[in-house]
Amino acid sequence: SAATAASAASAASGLSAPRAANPFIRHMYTADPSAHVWEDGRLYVYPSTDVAGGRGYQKMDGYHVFSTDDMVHWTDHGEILHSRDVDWGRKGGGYMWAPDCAYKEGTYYFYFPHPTGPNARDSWKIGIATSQSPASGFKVQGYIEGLEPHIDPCVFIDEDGQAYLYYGGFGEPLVAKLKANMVEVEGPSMRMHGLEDFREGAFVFKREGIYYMIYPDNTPRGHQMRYAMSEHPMGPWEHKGILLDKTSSLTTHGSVVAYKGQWYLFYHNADLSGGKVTNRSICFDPVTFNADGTMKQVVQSSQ
Ligand code: FUB
Repeated sequence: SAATAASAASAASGLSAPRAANPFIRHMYTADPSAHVWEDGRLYVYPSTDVAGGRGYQKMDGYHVFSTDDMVHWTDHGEILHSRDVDWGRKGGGYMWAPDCAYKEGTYYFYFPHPTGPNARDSWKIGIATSQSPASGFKVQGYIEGLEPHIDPCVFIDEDGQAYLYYGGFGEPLVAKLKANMVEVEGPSMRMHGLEDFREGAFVFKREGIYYMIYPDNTPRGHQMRYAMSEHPMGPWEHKGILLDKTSSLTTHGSVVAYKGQWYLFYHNADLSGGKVTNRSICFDPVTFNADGTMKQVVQSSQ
């Protein structure tokens, strides 16, 4: 039963509280989970969708949102956005890659990478859809002007209200300050320094006044998740090591969030598809910090 699986997963991960077993979404393939706790007290996960049947990353489409209030029971809120809703997108759709969501003053901003042309590498944009609800009603607003053609947005809003857009793949870690309207940037993007072997998929969070970035590296046959720390939101970063060993998937990509007193890493593997690297599934496991703020390597409780 779900309850037995939940208590077995809790024991395996050293948590006393019940939690869902990994992968925790099993009725569809999902990847690149970005987790946030919003004002209604629920934890929401914004992943990308892998298309079943072993088709490639170029077919990825149709974002769903998932939420929980107990880490055991997860609600699928259904599809919030599809490439057919993106009038500036490439012909043929697909290519709806790793997204993120931010909340400011009553509006949810959903950021998603999507190309405008047939050559995805040269034409990536960071699209924006907005809604007054966290998991429905999103309307595409266009894309952020003035960025480099790159993937994998992450938006972090600091305690002073300044929002930062981290993005970049193909080995280039980029950051730009967002204007107060959350849909425009202030000036050109900067390349960040100190991130050893950066590949893609940056996610930034803050804990006790310190900024943390987690990111996938370039290890062949199974990227590892590394992390870095900084006293400043735009770096320079100090590389700290491996947060998550390679999984059963080639790629790795995730987020870190605190919920009800526990920190978690969300990530994906390919356990559910028996190792098909384009049929991935989202997972989570607890994260613990050392006294000096460094992070202990996460133990994968996936089967
Ligand atoms: O899921 C599609 C792409 O693969 C993402 O944008 C990357 O981070 C990698 O996970």
